[in-house]
Amino acid sequence: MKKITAIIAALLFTLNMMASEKKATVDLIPVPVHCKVGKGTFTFSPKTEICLTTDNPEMRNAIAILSERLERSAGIQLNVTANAKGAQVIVCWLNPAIPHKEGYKLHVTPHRIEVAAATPAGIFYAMQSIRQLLPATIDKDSLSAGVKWSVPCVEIEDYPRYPYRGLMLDVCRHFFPVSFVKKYIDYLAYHKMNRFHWHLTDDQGWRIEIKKYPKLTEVSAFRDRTLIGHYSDKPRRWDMTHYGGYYTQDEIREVIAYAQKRFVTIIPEIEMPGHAEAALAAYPNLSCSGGPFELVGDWGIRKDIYCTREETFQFVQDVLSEVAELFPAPYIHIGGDEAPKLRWSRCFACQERIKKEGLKDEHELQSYFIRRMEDFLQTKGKRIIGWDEILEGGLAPNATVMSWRGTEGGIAAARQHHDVIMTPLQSVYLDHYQGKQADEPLAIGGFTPLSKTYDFDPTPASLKPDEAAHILGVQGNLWTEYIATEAYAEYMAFPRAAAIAETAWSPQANKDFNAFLNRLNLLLSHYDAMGLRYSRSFQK
Ligand code: TNX
Repeated sequence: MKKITAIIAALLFTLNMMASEKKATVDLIPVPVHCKVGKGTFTFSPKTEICLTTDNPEMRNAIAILSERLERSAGIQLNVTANAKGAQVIVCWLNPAIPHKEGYKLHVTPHRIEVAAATPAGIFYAMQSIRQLLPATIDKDSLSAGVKWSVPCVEIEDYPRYPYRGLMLDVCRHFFPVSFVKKYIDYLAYHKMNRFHWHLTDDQGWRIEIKKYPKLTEVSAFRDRTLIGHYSDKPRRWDMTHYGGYYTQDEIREVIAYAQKRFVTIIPEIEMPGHAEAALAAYPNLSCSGGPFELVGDWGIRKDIYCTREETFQFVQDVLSEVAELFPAPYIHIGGDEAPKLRWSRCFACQERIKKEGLKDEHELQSYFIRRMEDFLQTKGKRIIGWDEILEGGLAPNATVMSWRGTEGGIAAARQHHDVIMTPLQSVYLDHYQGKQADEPLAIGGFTPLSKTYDFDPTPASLKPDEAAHILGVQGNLWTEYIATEAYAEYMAFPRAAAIAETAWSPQANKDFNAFLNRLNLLLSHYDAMGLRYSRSFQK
């Protein structure tokens, strides 16, 4: 008898423990603004219906990914209905009274999920939350048997801290095919990010078809050698394989449509006046010296940049016209970084331009260059974004600044009431080492472990409220000098990109690195199901 009592006591104790361990919150990344866990679960079945109170193509996009996941992994086809009468139903409401454009409210009860948002984007983010709350095998591309497709009952109110939540991919130093670009966009959207910055031109390769200048893809998209090992290795070693690639305009349109379905806006970047040697190799008349140039296969800053003669402006305007026509985004990134002024200082035409325009020096000449681009793009209904060097010699009147050398450029721009996107290399450069150098594959340098990325706050405390309002958001940059494969790109980007996503979306008050690490376990199990090859260096 005593024995049985002891067993019962132990059992009760365990049950009690289990109950008290029941979580007050769910493991979402980014962490929601408000979240209350209820009792029970909602279980998906072939009878589950999804009701769209407004049925249009954007609402269909908002639910498409969750529907596709359920179909592929669970074999459940969600039936779309116009009324909410079903016994097991998800109801999606558009409610313009909800103040946050991309926010959503999600209320899960055992037989009904209510989703409300001001826009289809908000509905889309609610669907991503449901996806994260489902068993991780929802993210597998094959059917899983014997899984109970349940989400916990929960009440969530959620909206982003910033309107700009981005990741950049450099496809110039190493080229990534359309299939990978789409995957990268999938990952972005999964983390509730909404801007994909596509770095399309650089010294080592031009990656976008421009109809008027066919040599940009015939010549500028391919190089004959690529550095092996680190830039600073001596002696240097080369891989002599012919290397390159580019996207046709049809492929670009396909990627844009793909991104739109995931509520992601693509910001194309066409670099000028520096990082342009690939273009100069095809069209040496656009340089100060006349060339000849070949495509480089090593990294760093090149002396030869676009000349400021009229024929160069004609060229870049022609290029930008095609880019503006292709991409629906209101912004085009025109680069502006790392343009040494040596060639301009020795170029007759550039010196004449300085005199004629009454400029002080070559920095003002760069500023003149960028302003002309801003004026030109305005005629196409577009605004410019530039790296923080565009502050030097004076900002173009409506330019948005991407602050990369730290936050100082961003602070200076915000004080001048210009919009800012924070991408400081010290915190959010995804090409930097994330663990001890000796334990990691070769990278460019730096040391930016997950905790450091996570701890970054994009809004500097030194800004006054009206200045701080100009901080549009934050972006992680994946430069690919040392990233030649898709697997390594994923390893470098994740899970640091998840930390950036939380910084971009969640209120600062909800952020806590240890809590993030706890929630990360669930996210990583979804990554495993997706086949995303992330890094575990943060555990070392
Ligand atoms: C600086 S960030 C660059 C890139 C390099 C990167 C490597 C920026 C505007 N310019 O050209 O790829 O550092 O981390």
